[in-house]
Amino acid sequence: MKITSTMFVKSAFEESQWLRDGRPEVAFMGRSNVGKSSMINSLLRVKGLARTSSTPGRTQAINFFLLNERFYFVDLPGYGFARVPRDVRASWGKLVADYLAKRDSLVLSIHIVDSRHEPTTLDLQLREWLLANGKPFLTVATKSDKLSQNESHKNLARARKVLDAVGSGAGGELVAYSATTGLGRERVWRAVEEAVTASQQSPS
Ligand SMILES: Nc1nc2c(ncn2[C@@H]2O[C@H](COP(=O)(O)OP(=O)(O)O)[C@@H](O)[C@H]2O)c(=O)[nH]1
Ligand SMILES: [Mg+2]
Repeated sequence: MKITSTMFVKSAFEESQWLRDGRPEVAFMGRSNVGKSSMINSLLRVKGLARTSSTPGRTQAINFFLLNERFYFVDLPGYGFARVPRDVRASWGKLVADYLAKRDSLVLSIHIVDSRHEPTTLDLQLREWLLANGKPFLTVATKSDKLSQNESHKNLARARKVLDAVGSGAGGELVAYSATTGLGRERVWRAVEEAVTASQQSPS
């Protein structure tokens, strides 16, 4: 897909601020600092559209980016940062659980995990929610440039095993990614394009 326009639309802090124009949404979700914003920027080949941060756990907003005036990329707040207060952690859960349960225009979720580590308990919890809501999703293991090819293969196999134990359904695949080298970029775009096109051909 050729991207001819990218625009930051808004940060939503509560449900009443979600967009209502019905355009399809592709959401990026995962642990705090895992590389969600970097993935958005690398997919779009822009620097700094989505804000990347070395102080994780601060953004509790849902950020909407409009692409080609046709569909949205949605940057969800991250989870699992140990130093955020308990009430912030609870509100993360509610915000994302609500978004996944209620968002009819959500056509694809991109669940990002860290290719260096085994998926965390919260990663598995998120996968359960995706499966429970019957949402199509793709799991992407990012930062794979930080591993040797050998380690990367080993970790992918381990992650697949752990993730598949939760269930696979519409989202069995695990794709290796790097925002730095662009590895996996084409595979992710293909999934985005298929999901957006399918939703616009047969509106439900
Ligand atoms: N080497 C490498 N660093 C990455 C990659 N993706 C993200 N990072 C770095 O990881 C940190 C957190 O990334 P960010 O996109 O802000 O994570 P977010 O909190 O999930 O949005 C930043 O310092 C990024 O530069 C990647 O694929 N490779
Ligand atoms: Mg971010």
